[in-house]
Amino acid sequence: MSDLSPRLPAWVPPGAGRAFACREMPGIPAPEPAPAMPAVVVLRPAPAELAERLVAGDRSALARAITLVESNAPRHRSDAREVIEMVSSRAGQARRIGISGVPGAGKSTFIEVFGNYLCDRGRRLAVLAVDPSSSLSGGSILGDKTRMELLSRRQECFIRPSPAGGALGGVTRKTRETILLCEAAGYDTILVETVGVGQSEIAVRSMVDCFLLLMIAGAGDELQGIKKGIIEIADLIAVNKADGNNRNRVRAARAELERVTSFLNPFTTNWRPPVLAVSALEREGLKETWAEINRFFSHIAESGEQTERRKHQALAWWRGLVEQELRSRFFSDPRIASQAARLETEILAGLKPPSIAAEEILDLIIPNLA
Ligand SMILES: Nc1nc2c(ncn2[C@@H]2O[C@H](COP(=O)(O)OP(=O)(O)OP(=O)(O)O)[C@@H](O)[C@H]2O)c(=O)[nH]1
Ligand SMILES: [Mg+2]
Repeated sequence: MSDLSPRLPAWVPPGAGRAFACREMPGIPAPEPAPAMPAVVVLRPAPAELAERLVAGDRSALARAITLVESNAPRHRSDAREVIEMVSSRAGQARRIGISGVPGAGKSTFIEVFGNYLCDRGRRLAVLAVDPSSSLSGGSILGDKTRMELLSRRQECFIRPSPAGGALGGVTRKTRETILLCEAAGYDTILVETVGVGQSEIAVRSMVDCFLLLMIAGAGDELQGIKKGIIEIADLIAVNKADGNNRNRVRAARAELERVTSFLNPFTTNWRPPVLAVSALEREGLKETWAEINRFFSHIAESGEQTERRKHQALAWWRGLVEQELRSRFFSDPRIASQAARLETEILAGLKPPSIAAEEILDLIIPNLA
């Protein structure tokens, strides 16, 4: 044991006796080194655990899996892929229904009341959105959660705002994968909402079985080109706001739309899209809408079109993904990047025809063996 009694310092003058006041105190023994703190680990469930919880109906596991799917980080992408692979055998059982309509048509209000109607009848509902514009505005359904107040509080319903993701391609990939996850989690009805103003309704059409178009009675403009394009892909049309003194206008719009649909080639074989009048505000026409949706699903089940459509959609999805991924991997390959810059300069200077330059750069990676 060390001597802990005070001593005179080494620098005191020789002969300094006890009168010298300075004393050197011995240090105290160093404490044992503290055990190293374990590194802070953020607990992220492994994909297998997440998949297990998800199929057991755990909503937070579903939300987390969707977040992985929506992430663009490579690690999340690989985790997401694992989860999807593990749960995909349980997907595919739901009715996938798209809902579109111009801004203000009443989509959110309709989904709130129709969603509640479906939940009351024992359906388990997932509401998703494809809205590329919302990456700027923050997500229309997100704001809508207040409009879908009752629905968002129901245990049988899962509402997910549209993924922020820039290009429509990215958003639709995420929504497609989200549909699979929701199905694996036991949701039997998937509503995919989109604004009917651009390409997004075509994208939604390619991921659902049934496409419901919500319209409003316009000033005789039902035949406008933009709307006609959307009418052509609809399986069901519902003219909303059939209430108060708007009823007559809705009646007229309905008659006009019925006339139009009788001329058009139906999107679904041997199915003429019915035109309904509904009022989301007064909760009218919900029963009729659901009856027509049921009739539609019986029709495509009997004709085999549901199966065929899904097969076709799966192939188109796969092909789209391959094309998208090829493009992005091609242009991010360092061998391509340097050559691309050179070829672009040559094209701009008129030294090389674009077709020759295209062959040249493609040959670097994928030689044309034909
Ligand atoms: N009178 C009447 N008004 C309705 C009805 N449904 C919706 N509205 C009103 O129409 C307006 C637009 O409704 P939303 O549900 O926000 O429409 P939306 O299609 O979701 O609109 P965006 O999200 O902007 O594309 C709101 O003021 C609603 O209260 C209805 O059945 N009757
Ligand atoms: Mg809305």
